[in-house]
Amino acid sequence: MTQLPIIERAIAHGQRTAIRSATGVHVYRDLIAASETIATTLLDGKDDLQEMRIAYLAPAGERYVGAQWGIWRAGGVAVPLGLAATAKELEYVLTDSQAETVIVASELADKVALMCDRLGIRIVSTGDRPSTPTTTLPEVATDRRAMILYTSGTTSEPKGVVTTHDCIQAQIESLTEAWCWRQDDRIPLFLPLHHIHGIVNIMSCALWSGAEVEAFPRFDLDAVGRRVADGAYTVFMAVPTIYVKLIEWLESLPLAQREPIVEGFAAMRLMVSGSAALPASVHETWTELTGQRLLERYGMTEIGMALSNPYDGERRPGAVGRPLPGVEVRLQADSGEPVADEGVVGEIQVRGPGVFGEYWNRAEATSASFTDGWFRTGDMAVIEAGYFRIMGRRSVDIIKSGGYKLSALEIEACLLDHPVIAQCAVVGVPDEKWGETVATAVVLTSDSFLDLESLRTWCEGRISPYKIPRKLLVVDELPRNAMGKVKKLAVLQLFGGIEVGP
Ligand code: MLC
Ligand code: AMP
Repeated sequence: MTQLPIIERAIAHGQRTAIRSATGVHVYRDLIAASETIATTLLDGKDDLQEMRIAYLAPAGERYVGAQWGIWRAGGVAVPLGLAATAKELEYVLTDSQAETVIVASELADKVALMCDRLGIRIVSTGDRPSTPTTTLPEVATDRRAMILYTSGTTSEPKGVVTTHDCIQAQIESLTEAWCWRQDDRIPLFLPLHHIHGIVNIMSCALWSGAEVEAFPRFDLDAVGRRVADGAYTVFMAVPTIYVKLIEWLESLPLAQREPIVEGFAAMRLMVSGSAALPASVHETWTELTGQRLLERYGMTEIGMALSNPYDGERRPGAVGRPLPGVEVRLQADSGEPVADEGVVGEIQVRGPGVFGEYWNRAEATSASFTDGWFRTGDMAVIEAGYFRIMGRRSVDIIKSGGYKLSALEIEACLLDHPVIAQCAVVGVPDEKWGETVATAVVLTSDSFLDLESLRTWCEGRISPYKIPRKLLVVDELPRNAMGKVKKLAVLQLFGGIEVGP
């Protein structure tokens, strides 16, 4: 029978090591067996899940892959859940995606058990054995829906980005070709697995190539640094904040401790940065420290990766290079005309087989995000000497912090539930380490008091830790325009974030 290409390839990789994690070393054959068990359990006698949404909550490692591939092999749509998500955020994803089942690693079951019970959602443990004997798994056509990733944006509620198997394969093939992925590659994985960077660029590209992934529960300088010094990796991918953290850390280490780690980095064949702007100074410092030229690339959940500095050739600090294989990129001016000249700013628009098909159950938002078949990213760029350079975003309500995309509107909606907050405005203040930090200006109800610490404590459990404001300003009134709309740029200025003209 015909298998999905990623499964077909994994079967061929057989006894090669696929994943190292806290639970041991797992070969490709183990992943095939685990996914078959999950698929059979999910099917429970049915022929095909017919694109039912199946959410899953598992740490990075073989149980995560077993769940994802098991869902795919049973004909379902995989909806990964964030490990740091609050109960409210998890419930939103489960209800918005209309998940039929949640697959959960046993140690995480408490996070979802009561909720699933209340919502009538079936729970399957990654360790469950099927009650029915192994059935023939369905043949799943590659143009069927495969995954929904939730992304924050210009609306207060996150939207589900739907990709098909073909779409994910196009994203993988573009990157494996451009960055020359090989069977003998080894890569660490410490980024969250509910976002495209960790899922596609790292995990899926590695497993597609027959390479080895070492999964960490989180980014831990000591643990990752030790393995780098062992020469454990050939490829490394991270967000800019991680490179800033690594530089601070390496510079703080005594020479004898620093040297083997630097040598480990220097020996890698490829180090990539993405998900947020890599400051040119960080790029240069990394080269001075390790001799490596970081490869910066640009992408987005809806399109996969679109632009990349070259594998062979000039990797220019502050630039994101040229379109990746199979990806068409154009810049569109505000007038609606394509930008023809270098140095003129326009919106990045993308077309190609890696671009998503739809936002889940949001036909209007889907059609609004395309123009003549091109996806409108909302990111602004120029072309300079042949390379794209990102100039900023169209919307001030999108914040990128530590590589996470956050919606100011979503955070504001949460803060407005606070008993003493009458009005609020959330902005992203430029920050050397985090790219942007979440900041809020608030107007309080009369005779009340609020400080940052108590606000942060109140936010815990309501929004994920990385969304919680790190700066607070109590003001008498928010700057508004004649229509009464909050002027976000003026709010940013209150935090000393930017210079705003007269
Ligand atoms: C945490 N801290 C922050 C912060 N997050 N401070 C300011 N701004 C933030 N955003 C603080 C904490 O409160 C804590 O302080 C200290 O920093 C360490 O926190 P931590 O949570 O332990 O940090 P760490 O685990 O090191 O996390 C940093 C990180 C993480 C960079 C590893 O943010 C991360 O995984 N980011 C990647 C997200 C991602 O994958 N994005 C890709 C999306 S896809 P204290 O005082 O308590 O010590 C995409 C498309 C594409 O973008 O192109 O790829
Ligand atoms: P996400 O929606 O989480 O997939 O984040 C995608 C967004 O990250 C893009 O729209 C950009 O704003 C930003 N981004 C990704 N890579 C880069 C980069 N190299 N430089 C600047 N911004 C980037």
